[in-house]
Amino acid sequence: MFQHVPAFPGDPILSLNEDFQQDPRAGKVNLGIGIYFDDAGRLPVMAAVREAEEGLARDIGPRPYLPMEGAAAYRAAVQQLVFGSRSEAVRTGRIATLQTPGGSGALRVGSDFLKTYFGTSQVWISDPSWDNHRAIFEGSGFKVKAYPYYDAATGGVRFDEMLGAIGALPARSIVLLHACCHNPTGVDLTRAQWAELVAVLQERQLVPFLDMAYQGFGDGLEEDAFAIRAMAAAGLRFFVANSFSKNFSLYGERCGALSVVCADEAEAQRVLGQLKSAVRRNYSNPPTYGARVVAAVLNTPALRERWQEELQAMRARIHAMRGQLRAGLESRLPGRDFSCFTRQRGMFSYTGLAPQQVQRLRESHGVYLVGSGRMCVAGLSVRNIEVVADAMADVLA
Ligand code: KET
Repeated sequence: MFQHVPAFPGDPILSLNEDFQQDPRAGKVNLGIGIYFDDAGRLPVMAAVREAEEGLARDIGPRPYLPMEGAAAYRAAVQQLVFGSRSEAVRTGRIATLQTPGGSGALRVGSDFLKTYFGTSQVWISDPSWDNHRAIFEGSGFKVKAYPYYDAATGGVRFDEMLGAIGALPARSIVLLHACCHNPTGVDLTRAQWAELVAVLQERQLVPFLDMAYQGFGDGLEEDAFAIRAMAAAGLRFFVANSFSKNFSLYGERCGALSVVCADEAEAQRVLGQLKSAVRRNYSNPPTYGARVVAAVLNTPALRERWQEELQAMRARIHAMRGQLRAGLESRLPGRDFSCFTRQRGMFSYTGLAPQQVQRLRESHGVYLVGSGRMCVAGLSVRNIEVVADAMADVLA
């Protein structure tokens, strides 16, 4: 019956993470998957999250099905965090927001909706992008292509080429953009570049789809949402997938949301209705627990403040690790330039290591990076930074 089913070659990120778990070496270092570890190398439970959970544990109550669009308190908190507390679009009710299983669920529900109503459009992602972007949109039936983005020669963005390519797309093309902390490169657009891009997206009547999986890991919660705020202010209609996996350290609870910014409230209601229909056909309705935790933190001022402080500390720790890695490499390999590590933002750095070098890092040193040369700098810590610098210097020498 299943002889024609081929073996799954594995996922470049999740399968690597499984290989890491199997590796018996004591000194192994996981810089593959995009997960934030603390200085002790542990996956943190944030204090604000723990306190919210303790409150919920005392009063957890029954667990009925949530509505297809998810919990109202959670959805309202998402809108505030993503679009800002003074957002005109939020105030006038022209954003359709629904709770989804992680950022991945948001991307998939959005792509299913788009396939129904923009079925002949093509999807354009950055070159390179998170591998699953292509897989998710292809899974909905789209043809996925890539616009120029990363410039390996300069470690920056090929902005003119990017703008040229996007500016030549047919109207209603779908353009996937990383709102902040670009995965895998760590290289983001400047505010001036966003402004130029927003004008082109608007003029060409393109459909922007922003993925924000790392809000708060770049320059701050508000700063990282700059592109979203700029698009809303310019009057664009667009999609935002956001995730709390990383900034709440709640990976397995699958907390995310999809927001579609519409022209007015009536349009937003129609869009929300069709998104609900897409949810019903996929997984019916989202899970309760994680959304209760996130909503409790975001909607309780004291908890929210503590969460923001903890997130800021995580951001600062990543920053410090970037600086230490750069210094460690520059002292080991004098005359070589490693400034990319401190220029890049968020959890990831594109190291420029070739696949064979990545393989040597793993086999000879137990240091795991994604095959593309992507390093999760949030996996560096005072405990492993010297080991990693030694290992990298070895394969780079
Ligand atoms: N978008 C981006 C850009 C992203 O990096 C991830 C996860 C997601 C969405 C998914 O978020 P979630 O809320 O977990 O559904 N990225 C890391 C983990 C993974 O590949 O699943 C990673 O790149 O390592």
